[in-house]
Amino acid sequence: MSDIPERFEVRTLDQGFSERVEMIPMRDGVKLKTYIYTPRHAKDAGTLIMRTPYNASLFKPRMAGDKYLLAGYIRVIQDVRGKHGSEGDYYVTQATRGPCNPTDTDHSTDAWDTIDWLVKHVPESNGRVGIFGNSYVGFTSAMALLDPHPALKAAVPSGPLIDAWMGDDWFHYGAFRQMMLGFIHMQSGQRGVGVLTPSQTHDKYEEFLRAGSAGDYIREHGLDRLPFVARMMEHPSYDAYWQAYAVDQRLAERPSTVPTLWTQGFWDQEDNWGANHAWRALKQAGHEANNWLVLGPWHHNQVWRTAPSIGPIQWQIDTAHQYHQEIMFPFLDEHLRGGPPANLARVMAYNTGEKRWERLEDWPTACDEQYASSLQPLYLQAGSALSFTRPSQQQAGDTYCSDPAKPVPYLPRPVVDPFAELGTGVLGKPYEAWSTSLAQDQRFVDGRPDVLSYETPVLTEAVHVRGIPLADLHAMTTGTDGDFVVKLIDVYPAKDPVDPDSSGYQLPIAMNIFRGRYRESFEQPSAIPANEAQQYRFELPNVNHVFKPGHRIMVQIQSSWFPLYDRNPQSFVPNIFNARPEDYRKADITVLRSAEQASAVLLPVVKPALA
Ligand code: PG9
Repeated sequence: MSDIPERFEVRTLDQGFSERVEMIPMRDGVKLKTYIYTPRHAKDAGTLIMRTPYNASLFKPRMAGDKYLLAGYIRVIQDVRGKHGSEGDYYVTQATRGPCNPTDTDHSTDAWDTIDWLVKHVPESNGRVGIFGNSYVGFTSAMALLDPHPALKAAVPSGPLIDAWMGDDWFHYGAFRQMMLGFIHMQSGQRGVGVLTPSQTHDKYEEFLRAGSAGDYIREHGLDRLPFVARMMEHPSYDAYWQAYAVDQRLAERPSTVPTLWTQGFWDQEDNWGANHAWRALKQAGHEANNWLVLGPWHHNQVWRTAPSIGPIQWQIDTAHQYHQEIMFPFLDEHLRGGPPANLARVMAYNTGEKRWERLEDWPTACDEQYASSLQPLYLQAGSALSFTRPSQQQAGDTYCSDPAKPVPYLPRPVVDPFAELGTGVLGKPYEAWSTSLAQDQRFVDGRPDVLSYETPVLTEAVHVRGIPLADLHAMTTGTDGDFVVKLIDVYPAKDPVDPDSSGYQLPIAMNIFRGRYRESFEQPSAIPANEAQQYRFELPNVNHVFKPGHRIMVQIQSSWFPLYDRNPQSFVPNIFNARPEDYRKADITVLRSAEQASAVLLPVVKPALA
């Protein structure tokens, strides 16, 4: 007889909760697969929902030891429409009902129908429901807030995709995030677990470069047959399609009735725009009373893992644990179980220089002119210098040659596909490199002839920046299109005897890219007039950082950030997805730093700054 019995079932241990699996009917008859985990002896319990495209069945092992289940909450995890066990059609981050979604359902109605069913069919429920999750699941949480079910009493969208063209997963100010293609492939290639885009090259830098345009890469791999990819290629600009998708605008149009804790990581490499812009849009629409903002020292998803450090900085404490214990948990308890007031400040922002949480009453709005004029320009100067004094020279500038054949890498090569490991449960070095890419030591490109670096003298006083820095460049190009990448960097002391590993580290505090053709209109791109000065002003990610005495502030400027972003051909073409090899041309870029055309990073300085 074999050592393997014909039938063997492992005895299950009582984990302190029960699992119920239901196909919950939506208003159009489509049923969504839903896992309901209920703590033993639960009665009058609050319910926490997550609506995910990432296979709800995989969450069960995580339920043992889940802090919210242990605390007595009912946990509900549902496959979104069309994915894994759920029926219906799947659309990647489906838009709200309207011009981009002609059906009668969307994530808002599906959340409504699910909540309605849960409060009627789960006897242990107290009738109060919260929704939360990160990224895509943050997006579905935010969508539940448009016409919310009356039982929805709290929401915590963290790192949600909110505006995928302006600054979340698919584009940043029009520059296409081609590294996300693998993700879309995995997600929309089939209903179940995705497969990786086949590749013959270990280094994505080499692979994308060899392919040509992003469109060439897409066609080479047959990804243009994925409807979502085809739609992105048809809509490279911020036209009605992307505007209809912008969840912050849709939220701001409606009343805000559900207390919501918007949660954002400063170093979120995937969805850096979402939570803070949703909060700002709601605030501007007068809905501040029901909305809170948390800004933590995290990369994408890190708030759901452990967060004792990023790059060279150790926080001395797990800031993710702190967030759950001191912020999210009390917030949910107050709204879902009648717990004591959470006593949260309107904005909780981690100070990444002083390593402590700050309680703030407000967070700036970069779009109003008053805010921009309150910022302190840190000007580019001759001799690669930076200072708070406006330059006095006439017609001064620095020139570099941007060659699309040799784009500036965003990570040291080889750039290995981070998504290869998704779904394996083991996230190794490539995913780690991707996750911490916005904190990557920038010395690996400092000194390249196509990267301009400017820095202050060694600081003798601390400089605290809190808010949204703006890049404000005046530049000329010999081409007719071009990208601008601006990085605000904290340069660590050249020699730190206590922490030698951080010596000289160039820690990015905020980095972003802007596609030059959109300098006048996001909707209608226009060619850049060759050899004429143009202004490029755009937001960098949120910051709350102290540049300490002994450190320097650095600004780097370059015209490619590859292969994270597709290359700009630097000659104007109607649609960069379809740029031909001959469209890619070298261009000389001159960044001006003269009295009349001063380039700067406009900083939200808190303390008096350097002269
Ligand atoms: N950033 C991922 C994503 C969000 C929205 C759409 C597609 C992908 C995520 O981490 O879920």
